[in-house]
Amino acid sequence: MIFKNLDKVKYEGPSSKNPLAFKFYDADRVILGKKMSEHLPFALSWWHTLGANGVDMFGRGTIDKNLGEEANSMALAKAKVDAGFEIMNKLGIKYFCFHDVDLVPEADDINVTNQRLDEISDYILSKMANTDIKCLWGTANMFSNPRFMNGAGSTNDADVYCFAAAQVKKALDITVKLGGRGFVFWGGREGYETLLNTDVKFELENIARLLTLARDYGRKIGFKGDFYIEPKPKEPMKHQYDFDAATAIGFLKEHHLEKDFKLNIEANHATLAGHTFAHDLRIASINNMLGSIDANQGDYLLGWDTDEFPFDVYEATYCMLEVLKNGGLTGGFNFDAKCRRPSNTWEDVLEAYILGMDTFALGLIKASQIIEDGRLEKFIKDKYSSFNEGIGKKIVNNEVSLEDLADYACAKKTVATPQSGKQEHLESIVNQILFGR
Ligand code: XLS
Ligand code: CA
Ligand code: CA
Repeated sequence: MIFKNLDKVKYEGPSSKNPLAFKFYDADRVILGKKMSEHLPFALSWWHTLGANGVDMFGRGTIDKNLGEEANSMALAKAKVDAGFEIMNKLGIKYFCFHDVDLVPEADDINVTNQRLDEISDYILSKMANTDIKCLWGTANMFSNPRFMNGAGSTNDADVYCFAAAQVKKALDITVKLGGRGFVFWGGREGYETLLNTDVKFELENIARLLTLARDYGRKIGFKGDFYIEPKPKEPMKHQYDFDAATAIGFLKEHHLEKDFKLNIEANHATLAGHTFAHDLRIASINNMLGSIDANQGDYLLGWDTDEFPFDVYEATYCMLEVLKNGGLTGGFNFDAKCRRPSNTWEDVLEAYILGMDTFALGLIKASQIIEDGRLEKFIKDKYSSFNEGIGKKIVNNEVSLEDLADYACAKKTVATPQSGKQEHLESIVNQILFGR
């Protein structure tokens, strides 16, 4: 056990000074007719929480996460399960997410890795039996092993493509065995550095083939959940094919995968694509493809994927506005986030989760207040009201030709500028709601 003296992290309210208590996340509090815990199905990320040890490009790890076991052993794999369940139980987190190779050390022979995955998933199932903890999603890591240096679905090497397929098959088997809600494809190496050595059209078609084969296999073995693409514009590749929500949606529609696939939107990936987090959520949502969320944040001064625990309440509020408008998520909120390198104790990990959960609880509370207040929504509705009658109504009913519209304009001779966009007025309302009560 890691936290021997801690039973559960409890809600103590905004004035509590206890670092190991929630200030805003109150699981049973009802917001807009639903409990906070139902609005916010949080998930623990296996890789960052139980794996990441603070290593970066310039230095070794700063926290020992070997839990007293030998590195790369099955004993450590099991100890990680115990630690993961302890952390989830203590925080009241009901879901977890994993890559295949987060769960067990990868062997040279894929058959040995698969046996290890069978063993560890049996162990996880036995732990799940005494709890209400479930699997949010699984995925295959098709970016760490050197065989994927030229991509997985986009590789030039047919044998490597088969290894990618084998990993996806096994990761799907394990996800279904653990009752996962979803299955993620993050195309870390599905991209390229230079057109001088790349056939983009061929690579895109081969990726679509792999996704289609995965969809067909998943449905065959009884997977009822959503497949997700997780967009990201760059890193590790210079150009990644799933650049952002709009690009991924276009790709899925082109390959007739939009009924089985939704998107897993990560905050830090949206900002790397030059968008706000809320923008990518909105694009996914209006296409009925907002499935799940990687709830982290980046750093606007750094140009890479810093995967920080969410702290920014404005961002969380705008995110929750999108989620509430979407009617919730079929997936959940995965903390694809890690502590900063100098935060190198298990206690830091626990406090980081408390921060993330409290930040999203605040986001939910504030988003619900913005909705109840109604001024922002009314403003947007009124803004487009010229399309509710007259020529505007005919336009949206598709009753006019381009000539009709030109005749209308010419008859009017001139037109005034539209009504004010009132951005500052609206931002002031947001601040009033965030800080005025
Ligand atoms: C990396 C991604 C990755 C996915 C799952 O940038 O965020 O962790 O979420 O493969
Ligand atoms: Ca990330
Ligand atoms: Ca992610």
